[in-house]
Amino acid sequence: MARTVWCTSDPLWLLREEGFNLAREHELESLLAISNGYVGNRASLAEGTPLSSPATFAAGVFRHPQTPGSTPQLLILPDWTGIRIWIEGYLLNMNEGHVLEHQRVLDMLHGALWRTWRHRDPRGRETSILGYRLASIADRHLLLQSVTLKPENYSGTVQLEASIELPPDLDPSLPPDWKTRRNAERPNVLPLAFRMQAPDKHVLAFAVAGQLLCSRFDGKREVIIEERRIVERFTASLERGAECQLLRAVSIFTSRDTNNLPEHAVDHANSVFACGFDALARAHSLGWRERWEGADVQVEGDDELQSALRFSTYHLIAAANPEDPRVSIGARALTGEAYKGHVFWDTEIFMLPFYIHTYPAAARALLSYRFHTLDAAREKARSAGFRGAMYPWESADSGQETTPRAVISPNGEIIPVLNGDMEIHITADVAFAIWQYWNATGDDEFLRSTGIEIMLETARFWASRGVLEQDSRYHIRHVIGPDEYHENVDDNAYTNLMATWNLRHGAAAARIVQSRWPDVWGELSARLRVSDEEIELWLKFADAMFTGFNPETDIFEQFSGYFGKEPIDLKSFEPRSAAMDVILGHHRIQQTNVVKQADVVMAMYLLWNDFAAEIREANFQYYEPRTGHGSSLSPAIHALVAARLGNRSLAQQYLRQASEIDLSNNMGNAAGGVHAAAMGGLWQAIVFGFAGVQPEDNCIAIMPNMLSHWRRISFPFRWRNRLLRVSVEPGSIHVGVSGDGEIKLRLGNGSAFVASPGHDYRAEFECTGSNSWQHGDTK
Ligand code: IFM
Repeated sequence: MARTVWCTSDPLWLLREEGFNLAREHELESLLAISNGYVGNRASLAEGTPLSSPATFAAGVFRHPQTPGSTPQLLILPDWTGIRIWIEGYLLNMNEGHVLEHQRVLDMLHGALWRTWRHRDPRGRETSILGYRLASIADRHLLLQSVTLKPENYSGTVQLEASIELPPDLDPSLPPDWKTRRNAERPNVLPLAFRMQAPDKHVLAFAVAGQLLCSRFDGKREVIIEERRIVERFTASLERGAECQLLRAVSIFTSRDTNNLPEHAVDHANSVFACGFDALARAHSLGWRERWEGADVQVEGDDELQSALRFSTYHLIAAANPEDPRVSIGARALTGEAYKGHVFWDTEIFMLPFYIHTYPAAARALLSYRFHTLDAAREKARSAGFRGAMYPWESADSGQETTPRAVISPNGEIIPVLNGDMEIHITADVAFAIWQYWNATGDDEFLRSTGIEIMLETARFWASRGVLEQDSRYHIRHVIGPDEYHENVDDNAYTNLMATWNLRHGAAAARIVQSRWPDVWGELSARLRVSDEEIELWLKFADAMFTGFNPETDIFEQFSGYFGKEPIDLKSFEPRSAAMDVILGHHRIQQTNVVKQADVVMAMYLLWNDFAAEIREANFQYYEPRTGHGSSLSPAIHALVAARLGNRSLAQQYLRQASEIDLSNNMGNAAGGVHAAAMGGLWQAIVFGFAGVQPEDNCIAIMPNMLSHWRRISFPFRWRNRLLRVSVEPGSIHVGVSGDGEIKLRLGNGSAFVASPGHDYRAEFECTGSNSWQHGDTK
């Protein structure tokens, strides 16, 4: 029997896991997960292992436990992936007999997970199995699975049991309503459907169409309905060397999609199966190839980095759904339970640039989530005694604050979590992302209908959150910056700089809408009661903002009192296998100057052109040795800034660290899902750091900082309806432009020029090694 779909053989598109090590199972379940932004599935083995924790999640489907102190968490949906194989009554499993060959391969080019397994059972029968799984990007409600089985050295009776099983935490007192409905046109296909009431009024419907293909199928098919499982059992007599194949199409819908469950799911399963498994798999593969066409970053001369970049890009593509404007991406996307699926600044600041410049429709959908949750942000501001909108530090489906009130640390301490009240920089981060999207896409409709309201309400929040004090400076007290090791601090530099940005850009957005779309402004300013005087006040507070900048040293004090903290020599703790807060403890670390993650350095990066080169350099040099990288978000930003500053050895070191976060599990917690923000950070480090792309107001500047062993970096980059094909080699930059109309480019140390679609531009550049980013300074 022919293999229906093919896996690429190019190793740079494959993540391959050879053999079997039970201890790594949870981590691999995350790394090899499949997803299409609507539904995500961890890569548990189909027959299960003692440590498997199969999980399928649907974006936006959260349960809200009622136990005190608990917060919403992504609901684990029924497991649709279980397939058990019985050879003459013996259940094939990895624990008994002899594993002759075992390999799992994530085909990142086609977004599919393969498994090859050759097994000799205790009676000496050898069976080879090929498994295949995907979450369709062409039809997001569709999951496909197949298993091809071949008896290598025997003939006999084989049973395949394919199940859908309720996860342990779904309440059995709400039994699912199982149904089967024969498909008259395809008697070999039996759609099974069930509908179930899940917690929080969610209703889920699954429909499965299964089909067994083999040369001598003796027609035995049973459906077994148990309390927590529905099983389809196929029995076949197989000749030695003859293959049989089980194909399954699974449709999934939730009450977030439609009321008409499960009919919708059954009709969907029936109609997709009528297309044929191969055609469905091909449509999915094609969808992935198209996405890669617009997103693949190639680094010639560094295969390890190339693989890591593909791995990150794979998970970023898999995480987004441009069709749903009411969901965003959680810190671990749909690949694991860590952080319960909650959304942080990770999306806007770390992942969003990837979507803005490779798939703007996905970026727009993600930002729309913040619009749909704007009322909750207004309510959070109001109940805390402020005006405007205060976005939650962590959020789930409704946009309310979902940060837990306490956690247990790795060394057993119960630690109150203040971030929900104090890590307020997220409000400016959301506004910053809105502006980046608008500036990069020119999507005026988005600005008018969605973005402007967020820009105004966030600026308004900052104008009420701080206080113009007796020193005539505007202070923002009692906050937590990105450096979460220091809680309840005053005037965190990142927070205050981003708040300044938000106040100024809230005003700028207001002026743009006022002058370009007076009708829109008329309605909006009346509804929100925004006056010219209020906007003037925003600018006044921005001008008066206290930032902790010392003009003598060029250094920003990370927060008031930071310079007086106990100095810690981080080098003396190397090599270390735990984060510094675990080593020193939660209370002690607050007394020290150890910074958790890029904080002032983060501000230098995001607001690059607001600082003179010597300020960027001084702050990086000061904070880099004091930063413990206790967050996966930190290394990529350090790689990016080090690259722009021309510090190649540090840039390389941090790039490696960033690229290994999940692949080497160097934070030790990949079991909880992949680190989606670090993945977005890695993309930014290459594109904005090493390739040196910098989107400015009306121009794309490119000033590369290549590592010496790289021959070329190339990637597609979307900018205002144009597609730039950027290619950087040592000493030269090449940009091909296509799309609508002219744009401005500035390549290397040259001046800005107008570039026309259909043309290619080339420039030589001389990289001086240090401070190569000299242009664009405004101070
Ligand atoms: O958003 C991050 C934060 O910056 C550091 N702790 C983990 C969060 C989720 O990734």
